Amino acid sequence: MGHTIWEEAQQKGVSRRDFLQLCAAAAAMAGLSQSSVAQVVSAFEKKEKPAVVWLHFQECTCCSESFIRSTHPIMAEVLLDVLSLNYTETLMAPAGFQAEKSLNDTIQNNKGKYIVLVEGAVPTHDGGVYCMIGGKTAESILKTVLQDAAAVIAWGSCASNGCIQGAKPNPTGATPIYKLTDKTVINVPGCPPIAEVMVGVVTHLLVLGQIPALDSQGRPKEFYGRRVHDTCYRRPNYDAGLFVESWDDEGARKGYCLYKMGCRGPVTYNACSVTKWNGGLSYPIQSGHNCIGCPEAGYWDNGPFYQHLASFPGFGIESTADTVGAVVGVATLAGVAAHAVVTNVRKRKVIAEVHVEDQKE
Ligand code: FSX
Ligand code: SF4
Ligand code: F3S
Repeated sequence: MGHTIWEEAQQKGVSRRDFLQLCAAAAAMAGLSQSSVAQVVSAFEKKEKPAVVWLHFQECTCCSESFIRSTHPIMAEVLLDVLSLNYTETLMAPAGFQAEKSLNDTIQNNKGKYIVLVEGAVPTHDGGVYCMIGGKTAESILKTVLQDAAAVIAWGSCASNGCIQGAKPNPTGATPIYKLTDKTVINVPGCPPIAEVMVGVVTHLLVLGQIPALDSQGRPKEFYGRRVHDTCYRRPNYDAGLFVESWDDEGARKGYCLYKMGCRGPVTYNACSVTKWNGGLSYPIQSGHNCIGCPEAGYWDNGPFYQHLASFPGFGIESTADTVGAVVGVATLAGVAAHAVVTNVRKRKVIAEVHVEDQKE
């Protein structure tokens, strides 16, 4: 019988006050309302640390890099204290046979209870020879590990939808995880995904002990329920027909909308314009770069990143954006800026409410 999360915390000298703060932070990260903190406390008092296996296949390891760079103070606790990270090639101390033993022991000793996190796609062409670890193909390792798993999370676009590994002509037969198992896979796409979103999804699993509400592509609705475009701070410029026409033009300097430069924000579901990156500092569009749609399936094959496409796949109601400038009245920059603030505050509120509603379901 292992220790509960609270018992482990006590053994590490964590005070009750710090523990409660950790629970409050965990609730926030899981997208739960503050009234759910008691639920988190109760869960952490009763639950044992879940065993975790983190697999790496065809990928660049940026998902791990993103995860460990979460600036949130709870990160260290989630990674090192709350999760029992038994096997992960990039972060664990053992190597070679010791590492394999660690993986086998975790599976044998935690049947039906361990969580599997998968980073990267799995090559299926030519007997799977394009990704082998310890003489075994990625596919055979995946199937063995998933057999007795309690939950499966696919980190990043590679594991969720193939990403660059699966881009045409996909010579290795790179395949996303959900296509190789009957189990429900929680897809957390993005190249890489946002650290706070990754922590939030894991925390949701830990706290509620259940898979979060998913959309039709297996993505947690609480983080992938809105398009980047919906809460983009440049959205008022889009609405006003103020577009960047070429890099470093006057519009670019003024922060106009990047739609005509190829921005995929209108067809991309991610939390970038709400959560942002690097502890809420910025996100690609705020840094002057268009969204390239990194969480969306097939984004490498959906046309050049820096070219405006008249109709994106799935692009609907706003396909008249090219002409919107002609019909929208004149808005002063100050007016646009004020609108941006109000719009984003309002939209953040809407998203917060939606999250709470989702939790009630
Ligand atoms: Fe893929 Fe992870 Fe792109 Fe990299 O490792 S989602 S290549 S940024 O990050 O799998
Ligand atoms: Fe939408 Fe992109 Fe323009 Fe932002 S920059 S408003 S996401 S089209
Ligand atoms: Fe990716 Fe677009 Fe965000 S490219 S990082 S979803 S702004």
